[in-house]
Formats: sequence, C-alpha cells, structure tokens
Amino acid sequence: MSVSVAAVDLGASSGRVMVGDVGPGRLALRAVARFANEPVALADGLHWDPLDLYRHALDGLWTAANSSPDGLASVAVDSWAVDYALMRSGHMLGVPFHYRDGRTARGVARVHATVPAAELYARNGLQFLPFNTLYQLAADDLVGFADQLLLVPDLIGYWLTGRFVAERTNASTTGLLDATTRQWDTRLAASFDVQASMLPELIDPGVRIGKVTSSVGKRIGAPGLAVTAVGSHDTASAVVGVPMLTDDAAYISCGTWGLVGVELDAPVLTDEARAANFTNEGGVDGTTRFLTNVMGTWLISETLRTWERDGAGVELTKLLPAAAEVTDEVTVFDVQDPRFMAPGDMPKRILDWCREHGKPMPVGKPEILRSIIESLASAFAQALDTAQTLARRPIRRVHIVGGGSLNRVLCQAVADRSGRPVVAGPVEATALGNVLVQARALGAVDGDLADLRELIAATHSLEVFTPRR
Ligand code: LFR
Repeated sequence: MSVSVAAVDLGASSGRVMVGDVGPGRLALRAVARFANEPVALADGLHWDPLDLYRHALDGLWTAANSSPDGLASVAVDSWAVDYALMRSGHMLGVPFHYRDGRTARGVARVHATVPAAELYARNGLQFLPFNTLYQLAADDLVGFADQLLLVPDLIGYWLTGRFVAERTNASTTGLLDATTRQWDTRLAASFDVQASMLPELIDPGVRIGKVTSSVGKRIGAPGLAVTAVGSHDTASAVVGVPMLTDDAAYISCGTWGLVGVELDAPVLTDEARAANFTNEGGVDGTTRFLTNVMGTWLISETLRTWERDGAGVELTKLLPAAAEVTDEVTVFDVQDPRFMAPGDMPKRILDWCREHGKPMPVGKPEILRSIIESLASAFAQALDTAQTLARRPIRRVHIVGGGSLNRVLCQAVADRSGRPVVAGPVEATALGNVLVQARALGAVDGDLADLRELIAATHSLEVFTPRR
C-alpha cells in the first residue's frame, strides 16, 4: 500500500508544502507551494506573521489535495522551534515574537537569578540560547493574561483541528520539559508565572491529533483530512531524514542554523556538555538529539540580502564558483559571535570582527563568501570533535542535510577541515522525516528509524566529499 501525505514545513526564512508518496520501497516528494517567511519589525520588536503562514499553508494544502489523484491520507506540520503564541479562550494574544528579537536578555537575567544555570541544565538539558522559550516567557508581559501556550506547529495544528496539544520534540526546546522524564517541569514553569494548566497535553510523533474542522476541510478541498503529529520541531524531522546507517555517523542539519550532533539513546547532562553548550533535545522514537547550534546559512543569506539592499545584489549560484576559485587563505572568524545573531549588515560586521581581531579583511564578494564558508566549516569541524568527545563515540562520517547540502564549496570545506568524509543530501530531509513518520503511523511503511533511513538511502542519490587534507 502507498499513501499520499502532505507536509507543511515552516522554516525561519521560507515555508513549503510538500506531498510525499510513500510505501514499501517508495518515497517520492514533490513541492506544491513555496513561500517566504519574513519577520516584521514593529514598534515593540521583531515578530512573525503566523496568519500569513497559515494562509499559505491552506493554499498549499488545497493544491496538494487537488493534485493527489487518490486524495491525501494525512497532513503534519513542522517548524523552527522555541517560538510560541499565548492564547486566551482560543484567541491568540498579541503577535508572536521572533526569536531574534533582542528583548530576551531581560528574561535570561530573570531566569538565572532564580535558577542557577547548572541546575537548569541538570533539569532541562538545554544548551544556552538566549531565545529558549523559557527566557522569552520570562520577558513576556502577556503571560499573566494567557490560559494556553502553543508552539508554532501546535498553533497551526489548533487552527486546523481545534485541538490544543504540545508535540514532545518541539516542547523539548522550550526549557520547560524535564530532560529525563520528558514531562513538563511544572514547578520550573510556575516560577515564571506559567501555570500548569497553560501547558497542553504532550503527544508523541505518530499520534493522530484529529481531523480538520469542517470549514478548513471545505477551504482546502479535503473534508475530514487527518492531522498527525510528527517531529514538529523541524530539526527533529530533519534528523529522521538523515540517511545515517551506522553508529559512527554524525549529522549537520544545515539551513538557517547548522545543527551539529549525534543521535543518542539518552541525554548527556554532564558539566562538560553544559560548558560546551551541547543540548539534549527530544527526538522521534524517544531518541535524544545531542547537538549544538552553530550559526548556519543565515550568515550567507543576510550577506546577500545586504548587498541586494545596497543595489549590488548577486545570486549565490553565480557567486559560489568565484568563491571556490579563491586560492589565498581567507580569515576564519568566529561565527558564534553574538553580533551575528540579529538581522542586519553582515559584511560590515564581519569586517569589524576582522579589524578588532587584527586579521586580514576579505576584499571583494567572492572572498567574503569564502571567508564565511571556511568559518562555518571550521566551527562545524570543531563541534564534531566536541560531540565525539562528549558522547564518547567515534565519528567517522558526517551527513549534511538541508539547504546547506547544496553548497558544494561548504561540503568540501567541512570534509577538509573535519578530516572526515561528508555525505551530502537529501536537501529536503525535514520534509522526508515529516512524511515518513506520517506514513508509518498510517501503516504504509513500518520499522524503526534505521528502516526509514534505509528507505531514504535507497531512493535518493547522495554525494560524497572526501577530505583533501
Ligand atoms: C532550525 C531551528 C533550530 C532551533 C532554531 C530556532 O530551524 O529549529 O533547531 O534552535 O531553529 O528555533
């Protein structure tokens, strides 16, 4: 039996609706809608526009339903993590903030004054990122007015079905989930005015959330369509989509962020892991995503955006060959410097960094791009070595999935700098992870993550980059 299922995959810079046709030995994906996801700067800070995303998702689902001859068996939503909507009596309160908004510094100070960072890590296992939901909530003036908290995919799921749930992999990025029991830490939440009643029932990937409301069913031309939970954190779905076939493989889910790590059976909550800023996010099938966030293709896209704004726009595909030809040594800068977090003029910030650190400044666009690529590759290589030490397992092969896997200069640089072969692809790992978990829940495929990954490896061509030094 083969089924058609739809994936609504919302990334921090773009969203897409994909249809997967999945069955034994069959895994085909087609995009039916792609749309931009642009933050909106308002007087009170940087926000998302969830209504725009929802409308695009509905339009995409209409196309998906109308272009699937046997109809859709299910839909599932995944998105970037940590961001949330506060709800009251089913209404959204205010406009959700963007995690790159600077207001969270206040929340960090408040949380750490109440719970020391070491205790926090022992409880929630999360790397320090100033935008973890907990810090955002601690700086949010509307918390006291809310009766529900919904992360982005759960919000879209609520609009589709009318049901409030919290999918567990994404809930694990809030800082409010106990890293060991994977249940809400209601005591921690209450310290920051988040009442236990605001935290929806936790559900696991593969669980059926419900079906679309009758008005949604009419709008998308698919009455009664089932809505299924998957790894609704995009990175959780991406990790399902990494064709790792052995235990000595690591992954880099490379999009806006580069998420570098390994899949483990249990969290690593040591002081060393905390000091190295490694996180223990919840994965599909009860796994642990032991990884660290490295700045990703965000540095490239913001750089291209800056040049475009200045009237000197150039496409990445045109610039990459020139960047590949740069033979002079380029400066490797610290991509993790907090100055690169907020939207803005990246080329200027990179040059400032070089000046402040007495390093040669790249001149010309190809040199700047190459400097970004080498700096990312160097940070990835370092994170791989750290993952290997902390998880106490050798890493002999690196998979790069997501948009970054199309950047051949980057893939080669990671191979060279890490000294390990890099397997690039698939680019749509997140959507693949999403549709595979739905298909398994529907009984169209079966097996564990290894079986799902074998299906990906058998149906996708992957490119191997061998280290040259
Ligand atoms: C990647 C991602 C990362 C998360 C960051 C912010 O898209 O989901 O995993 O740390 O975005 O939500």
